[in-house]
Amino acid sequence: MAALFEPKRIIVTGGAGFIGSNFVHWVVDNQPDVHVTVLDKLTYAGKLENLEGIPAKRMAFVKGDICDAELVDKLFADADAVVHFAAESHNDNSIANPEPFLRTNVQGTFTLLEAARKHDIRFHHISTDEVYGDLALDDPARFTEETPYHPSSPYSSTKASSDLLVRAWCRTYGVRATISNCSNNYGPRQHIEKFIPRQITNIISGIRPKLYGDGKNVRDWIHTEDHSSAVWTILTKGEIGQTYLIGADGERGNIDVLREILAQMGKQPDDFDWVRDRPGHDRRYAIDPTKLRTELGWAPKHTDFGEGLRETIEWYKENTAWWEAEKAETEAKYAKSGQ
Ligand code: NAD
Ligand code: TDX
Repeated sequence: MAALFEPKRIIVTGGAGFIGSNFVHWVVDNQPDVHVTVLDKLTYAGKLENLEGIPAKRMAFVKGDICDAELVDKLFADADAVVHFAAESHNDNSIANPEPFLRTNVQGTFTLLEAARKHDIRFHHISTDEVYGDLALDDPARFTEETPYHPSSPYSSTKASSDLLVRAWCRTYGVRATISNCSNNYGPRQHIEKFIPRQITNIISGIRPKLYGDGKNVRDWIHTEDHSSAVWTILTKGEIGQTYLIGADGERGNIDVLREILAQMGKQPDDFDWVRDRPGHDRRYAIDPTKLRTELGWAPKHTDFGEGLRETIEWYKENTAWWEAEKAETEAKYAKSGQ
């Protein structure tokens, strides 16, 4: 394990989105000496209200684009580290319109790396297991840090590109960088375009849930709070130049997740619609988190998926004002592609 890195002023890009905002709350709650500056463009996926309740002395919010080199330069001059979550994050959107993914995920990461190089600040890059492509349902293997990159979608190929830029800036220019590739997150404040919140909010709204293809695709679920603690562990204890996979042994078939949601919400197992499959749909993701667990001593807390799902369902029931205004538009977009 590397010497402990103890940042006092961190920048969190994409801190008004789902995972970024959960990370900011986690840092504020668990690291009393750390000040956070959130840089977020507030796209359709970002909401300032995701950061409500955080004392002004603990956090500053800057509305801006990670592609804005002048703004990024100014912010990086006054920070010890950046944790880079900002991205276009939804596969289905990347299939309909890939251009913003190239811009934010590739050009944006490049812009941040150049500023990190200039100001010599620590860089932690948030990425996804999707860079590794997919596994067959009957394959006993899981992804490791050595698995070759093989992305399938416009989204995952731009995330893979950004990972490669980080590696190059680390090796060539000595940027003090680490990368984490995490599996599918769930929890509060996830946009309702994503699988779990889409089905929960469909049921609350009286719309039938929608399952792609044959429903057998497998995702490896982790609670977003466990992602936050893992990222903090890597930022403070991780070795420069290393990649760490984050996962919590949460493999589940989509149809099984949907049936668990239906059961918890008082519906019958077949109260859903089969819809058109996603083009290029990855079959299975699975993370082997051995390196993070053994080298850095991290462990997840939310090991009961049913319980985590129950809390997540409650959150969407109690916070209808957070998502209701976007529901019709999100479903209209899906209806256009037959999903
Ligand atoms: P999200 O879509 O909920 O949030 C993205 C945030 O980034 C939003 O607040 C948005 O306003 C902001 N943003 C987008 N473009 C920007 C730009 N050009 N400049 C500044 N801010 C911008 O995404 P998420 O699900 O919270 O994902 C966060 C990160 O985690 C992404 O890098 C994603 O690839 C990665 N990741 C996500 C998952 C998952 O299950 N959701 C799993 C592994 C990794
Ligand atoms: O309505 C749906 N029905 C359905 O069957 C939706 C929205 C999805 N699905 C399927 C597709 C996937 O197999 O559910 C699975 C999960 O879908 P998404 O929530 O769109 O997530 P995924 O494509 O797996 O990607 C997510 O995890 C990795 C995040 O969105 C990415 O940002 C992250 O990198």
